[in-house]
Amino acid sequence: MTKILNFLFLSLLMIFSCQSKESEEITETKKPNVLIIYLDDLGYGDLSAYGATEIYTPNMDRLANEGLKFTNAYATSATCTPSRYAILTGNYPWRNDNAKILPGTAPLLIETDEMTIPKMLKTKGYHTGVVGKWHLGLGDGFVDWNENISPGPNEVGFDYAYIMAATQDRVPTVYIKNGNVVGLDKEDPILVDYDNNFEGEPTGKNNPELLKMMWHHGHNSSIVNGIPRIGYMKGGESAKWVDEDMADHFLLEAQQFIKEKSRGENPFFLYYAMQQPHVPRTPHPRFEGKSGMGPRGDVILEADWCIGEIMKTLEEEGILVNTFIIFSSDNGPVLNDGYNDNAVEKLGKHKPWGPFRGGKYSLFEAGTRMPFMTYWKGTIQPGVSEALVSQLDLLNSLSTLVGSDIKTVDGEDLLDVLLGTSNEGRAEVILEATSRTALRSGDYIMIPPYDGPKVNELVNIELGNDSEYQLYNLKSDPGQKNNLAKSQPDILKKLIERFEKLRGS
Ligand code: NG6
Ligand code: CA
Repeated sequence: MTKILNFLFLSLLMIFSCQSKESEEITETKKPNVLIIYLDDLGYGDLSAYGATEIYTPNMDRLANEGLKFTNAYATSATCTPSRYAILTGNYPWRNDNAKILPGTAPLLIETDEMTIPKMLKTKGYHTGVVGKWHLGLGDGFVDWNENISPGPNEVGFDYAYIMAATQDRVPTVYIKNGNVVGLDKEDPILVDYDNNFEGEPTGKNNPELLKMMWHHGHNSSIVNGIPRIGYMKGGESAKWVDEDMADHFLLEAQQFIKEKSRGENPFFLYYAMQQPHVPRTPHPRFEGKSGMGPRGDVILEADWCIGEIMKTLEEEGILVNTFIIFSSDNGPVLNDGYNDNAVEKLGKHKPWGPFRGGKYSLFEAGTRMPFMTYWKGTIQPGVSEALVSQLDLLNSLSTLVGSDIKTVDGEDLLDVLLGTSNEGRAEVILEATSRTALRSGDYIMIPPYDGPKVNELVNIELGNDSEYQLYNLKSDPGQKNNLAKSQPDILKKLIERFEKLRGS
């Protein structure tokens, strides 16, 4: 019976592929929509589906419990810009010297002739959009924020882009739609400078009386909405965002994109880059106090709600069965990342880093081990996958999904793993944290010796630096307590050789 069905299916495929352009378009529309939901600084242990008991994230849990929950998935880096560069291009960020946390004035990091997920999908007829945090630079040197800003997301594959330039704590604090600042009054032009203040403008450092949120380290330049930021900005009053409305604002944009595109002929790709729980944490008043953990917990609940709303939109449009959803975060968690917002004081028993050591900025596991789920109603069977995967692999895997032969060097094609039909993940992956790298291979991780402090005291996170080699078996020792470098010299030697070969390639 199956053989007959297979034969019929293949015959139909052949008929379709031999026919005119019209029927090609019919097969095009059958490709699934692709939605990447990407959080900012959300930790492995921040979801109830990943073991959190002090916070409840039902909508993220739905993706985990009704989809595939990965327990060995990595961001490429322990900070934002390099991870975002890698997820979109499929290239290791340590190959690009500029893939570091960028100021709001940095030029576009992705080359306009570089392959990206949206570019690849466009070759197969996809409408592509990004909504949310960009942080991959804009322009090619100097940016005039009062003119069309280019190159940017539109030049690296996105048909539609509704973004913030860098981070919520960096100027300019405005939304940018397809290269144009939204709501800008040309009579009140925007000026941005990361080195010098504009004469007469208040700052977080000099004018604490104007602040509704106090800075702890950094974040003492221009004040916007009572929140001190990184960098100086003048003008653009009518265009400035309202921090507490940001989640609703991006959500609406994402929903509009989905609704509009799902009614068209072609499939869509949406990269929904949410800003939570990065600093400054500014929950909408609806979520204030709801977690009992202060603003960090509140914005996680807010993000969870937004994801629920997105799921409703997909359901209402009748496209949940035809949408492949990938959920993850760009780097590990941090509590005090520069503002006094009670994240430390109100944490209680919650462990944003889950069972792992370190956090954001760290070469230890919590820096890059991410919550990562794939969900595709009716196609992906619920389950847990222990396969080793990296966000690097999305480009090549999605490429196979849509029948493209575009592949990048560093990524692997793990489509079967992402769909749950195989457990054969990567054999190895290089991890990065602020330009330091380590090798995960099988169950082991090898961290070479690095100078520098063991702990970043400002954020209170262990960075992974040591004067000796470190080797851990992550299966038996996820918390990286027992350094096996001396007791397992053969494995150490093998991993060092492999690491040096990969880093040199
Ligand atoms: C750091 C900021 C931190 C955060 C980070 C970028 C200071 C002292 N710290 O430099 O608050 O903005 O950059 O975070 O300024 S990321 O998630 O976008 O990588
Ligand atoms: Ca981040």
